[in-house]
Amino acid sequence: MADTTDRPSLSRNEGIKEASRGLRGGIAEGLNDVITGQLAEDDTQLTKFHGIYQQDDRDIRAERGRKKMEKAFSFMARVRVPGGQMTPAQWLALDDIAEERANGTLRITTRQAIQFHGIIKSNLRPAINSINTALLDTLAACGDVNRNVMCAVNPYQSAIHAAALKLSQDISDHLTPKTSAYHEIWVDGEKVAGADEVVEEPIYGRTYLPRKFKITVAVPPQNDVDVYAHDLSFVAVLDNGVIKGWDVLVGGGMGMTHGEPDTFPRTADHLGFCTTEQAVEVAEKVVIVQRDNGNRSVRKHARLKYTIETMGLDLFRSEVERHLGYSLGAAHVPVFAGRGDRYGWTEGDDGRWHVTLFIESGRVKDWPEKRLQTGMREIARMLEGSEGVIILSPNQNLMVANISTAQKPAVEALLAEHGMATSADSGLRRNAMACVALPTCGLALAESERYMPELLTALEGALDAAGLRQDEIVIRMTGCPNGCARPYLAEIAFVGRGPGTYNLYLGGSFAGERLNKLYRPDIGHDAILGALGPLFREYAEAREEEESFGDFVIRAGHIKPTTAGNTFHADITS
Ligand code: SRM
Ligand code: SF4
Repeated sequence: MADTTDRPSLSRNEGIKEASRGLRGGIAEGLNDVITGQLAEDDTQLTKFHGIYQQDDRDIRAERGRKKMEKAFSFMARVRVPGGQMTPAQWLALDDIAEERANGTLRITTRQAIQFHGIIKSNLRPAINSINTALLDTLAACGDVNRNVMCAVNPYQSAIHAAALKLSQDISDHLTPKTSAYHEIWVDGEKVAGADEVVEEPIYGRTYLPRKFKITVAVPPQNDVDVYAHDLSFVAVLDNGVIKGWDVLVGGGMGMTHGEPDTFPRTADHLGFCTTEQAVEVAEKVVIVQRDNGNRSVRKHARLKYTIETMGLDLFRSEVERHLGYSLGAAHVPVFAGRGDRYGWTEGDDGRWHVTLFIESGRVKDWPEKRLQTGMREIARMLEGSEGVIILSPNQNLMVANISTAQKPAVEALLAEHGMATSADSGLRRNAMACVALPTCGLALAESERYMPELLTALEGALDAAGLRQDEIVIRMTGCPNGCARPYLAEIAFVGRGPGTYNLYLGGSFAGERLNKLYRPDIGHDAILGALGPLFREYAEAREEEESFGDFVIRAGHIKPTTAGNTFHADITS
């Protein structure tokens, strides 16, 4: 018998995956149990692979606890939208689902997907079924698999952007799990009883990946997809305006845990270069090397970034090349200019029009002063059946693209009628992102989406005092250190510590190549303004030409630069 004494034990999730019969578990049976609004605990781990999270309304959790009531359970469903592209008809279908089955709003995520919140158990199967009827799905939107593949936002901008979208969709198709459980449970409900056919996963195997996996495709000089934050990125390399191939970056990631310095955000490394024909295969082999070498004992250390820290980049590369059977080319280092969306109207070379709308924190709903949801519904109805496309941006905004000159005035009229903004009135707000956090996120320590607009208004006052209202500064907030709005790559970031308190990080680079560093721990609203007001004034007075805020705070000695993920927690001066 083999000696297993010094082999680390597998994490609980590995056992759940192994025993799941191809991600089925007891999900189907749990959905039919009307006594409770929740699913069995192990099944809530499996539903993630189906794009579904069990949550409860944290605003009323304590009150229900006092009344000895079950938590107010509901589900979040994440729709996978590779490259963020959908037709107006699909938008309308999702809008209907939000109204009929969820909390009435749509949430654009930081990865170009759509989330529904507040779906009660009895609505879950009908909601997922309707998403599939609209030719979209939630499969692999979460879970230990490749997630929604992100892509540079506008494929109509150039042939290069169109090729980037094609690559992102090809990778997405190739890495989508093959399990038939998803369709059995959510789409062909009647087959569920006794269905046991377990499809062999050719890439993932029986226990899938050690942890989630995230891929982007970028076209410089825009880094809108934040390539350095991802497990794997492909960055277009151009030669005389045509694509020569793709730089391959690996091992980026954001998540960490407060107080555990062996967890840290990390910027991706440059692995090499491949051709367009090789790119899907390269993605597969990177996934396979992570599948076989990722840490399956400690989930906090299971992401690719830690695999690369442990193996070293050279060994990791040689493993990828061994699986490929050829060597990757030499990497070029891309030069990025920024990450923000190109707000407002732009005209393509072909005379078609595209408009990017500002959607604060990605929440599409009707506010008193701006009726975003109704306006988008009207625009989608108007464009339905035409070549118009709706695109979700990696910055939680919306683009309505491929509009003809004849359609443009009608879109403009609908935008005006519904008070929909094509930009925000400060450079800070234009470059802001906030994660969902409370009341739905079970991991939130502090508010984010609900607090960020108020904080931005207060900071705009400080910017006005310094004459900086229109300066572009990247600012991000998350309700906990998991990093869902990619905060550690912002010039200014807030990460929740507890109710009303945040860690303030400074010094990320404008285009997203450099991590920031902790500047002030555990501060609330007034202390945030007290910390940033003087820095804004100093920046206005002492910055060099074209110097970004993130670069300035380092040059002026307020914060040390973070040069690698594993030094993120070092050199903290405050
Ligand atoms: Fe995230 C977990 C929301 C992008 C890192 N994320 C969660 C959960 C599902 C909480 C949970 O596990 O119970 C959040 C649900 C909140 C809610 O109520 O909706 C959540 N993450 C989000 C979204 C919706 C934030 C947003 O405001 O848009 C984003 C959905 C993206 C999508 O469409 O797929 C989202 N999450 C990210 C990103 C950014 C990215 O991928 O570009 C990150 C950092 C990048 C990375 O993965 O390293 C991110 N989320 C995490 C982590 C930490 C992972 C880690 O390696 O440590 C968790 C916690 C976990 O996995 O255990 C998490
Ligand atoms: Fe929730 Fe934390 Fe992600 Fe925000 S960063 S959505 S609080 S897990």
